[in-house]
Amino acid sequence: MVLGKLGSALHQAVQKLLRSAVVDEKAVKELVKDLQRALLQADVNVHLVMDLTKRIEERSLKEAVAPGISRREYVVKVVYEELTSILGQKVVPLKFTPGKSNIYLVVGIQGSGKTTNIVKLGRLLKKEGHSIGVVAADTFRPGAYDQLKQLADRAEIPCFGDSKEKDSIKAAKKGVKHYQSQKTEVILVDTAGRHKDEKGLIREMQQIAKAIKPDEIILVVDGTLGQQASTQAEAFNAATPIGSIIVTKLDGSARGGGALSAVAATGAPIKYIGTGEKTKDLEKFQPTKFVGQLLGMADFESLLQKVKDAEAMPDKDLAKALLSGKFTLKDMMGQMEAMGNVGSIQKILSMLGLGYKVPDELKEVASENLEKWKVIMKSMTEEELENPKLIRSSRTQRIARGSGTQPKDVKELLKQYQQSKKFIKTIRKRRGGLKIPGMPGMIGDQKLPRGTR
Ligand SMILES: Nc1nc2c(ncn2[C@@H]2O[C@H](COP(=O)(O)OP(=O)(O)OP(=O)(O)O)[C@@H](O)[C@H]2O)c(=O)[nH]1
Ligand SMILES: [Mg+2]
Repeated sequence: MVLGKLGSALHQAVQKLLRSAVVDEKAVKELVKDLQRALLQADVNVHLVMDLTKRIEERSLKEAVAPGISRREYVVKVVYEELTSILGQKVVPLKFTPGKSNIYLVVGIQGSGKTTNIVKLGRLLKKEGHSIGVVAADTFRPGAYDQLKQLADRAEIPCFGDSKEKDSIKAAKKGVKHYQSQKTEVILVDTAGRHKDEKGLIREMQQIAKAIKPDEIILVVDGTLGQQASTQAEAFNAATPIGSIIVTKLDGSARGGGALSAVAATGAPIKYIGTGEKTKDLEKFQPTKFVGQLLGMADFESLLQKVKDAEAMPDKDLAKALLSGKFTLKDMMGQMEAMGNVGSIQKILSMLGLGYKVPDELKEVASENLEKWKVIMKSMTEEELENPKLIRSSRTQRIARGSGTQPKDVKELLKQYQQSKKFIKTIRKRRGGLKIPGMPGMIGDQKLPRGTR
């Protein structure tokens, strides 16, 4: 299990909160303490831990919770979001241009896992349908070529190298040229790692890079280093921009959490993680998915979805307006502004448990005209906004003049309003009144995923 120890400590902390009788300041403080302990034990940088847990505490206690979800569910979401944020939000794919030979120079200090992970990556990319070739340019360590060749053979990936070549730059160039002539799509160049002599290593990396002009330099970092891993990431990145990082040996390492978070903090994109010695043990790194797995809750996804749905709820005033059957121009605009366009009526309906489809013409007209309509409505009086029926010919002229639009624009807005209103009315009739989740007295206790109460 990847980061098994950290995962189970985080899982336990969250479970404890979910089981507590009330989620008050004391319970959140307890959670924060448990999280701190778990993260520090995984060698996550102490400042990072303090910042992170402070944010979790503040957000958990201060932020308003949308109707329909409990504070405890909200706290779990906050923990999830904040943990994800220290691992970097975005998933950055490997730079790859179809139709040409993409050259990847793989670097890193001795024993970090370059050779093994080149073959792992080759295997992954081969599975994605690309042609692969690996190049042995580690002329420093005896037996390096044989190791790469053996692993590559087993994965049925072509390997180019010459065990007699002593010049790494020449070896790299020859290999790249060989695969380019064959139009191989992915060329992975294995280089030497040296202990302690980081400067010499970086110099060699720069020389090889100059000679073969890689599309991306991939740095392989040993995850067992914990937060020290970031020093390497920084040193290499300062010498030449690192396009991708592979953090290896996260299986069973107690300090893997520290390595991942520290490397992410340098801004370097972690694109893959090594999770074992076998050739299949390489995963694309996706922070959101990773944290979900780390927290290890079977129904985690459904809980997050529930919070998301609740937060996307239309605001209470609009819900009330719909409930009462009173739906003014102001309501319509407020709703459009809050949610972007009339397509959101669809969202409201599905949240009300009504599967009606909003007619397409309603959606399109609205999003196109939103800005214009806002201006038009500014030229209307309060009275008109509350009661659009008052707007007849002369008022239409006045509103159009005042807003610098045409009377037909005003008419179109009114038509849209009438359509929306009619639509809502039909539904109300069919259902005999609307129910709004989260509105007092309107709906029974909603079923929560197991283990979340
Ligand atoms: N447990 C575990 N071991 C790994 C992982 N990746 C690599 N290793 C092991 O780490 C050791 C070193 O891996 P190599 O691929 O030879 O490392 P290298 O960076 O090429 O080393 P040099 O060529 O000497 O610089 C090997 O025993 C690998 O099996 C991983 O994700 N998990
Ligand atoms: Mg090697």
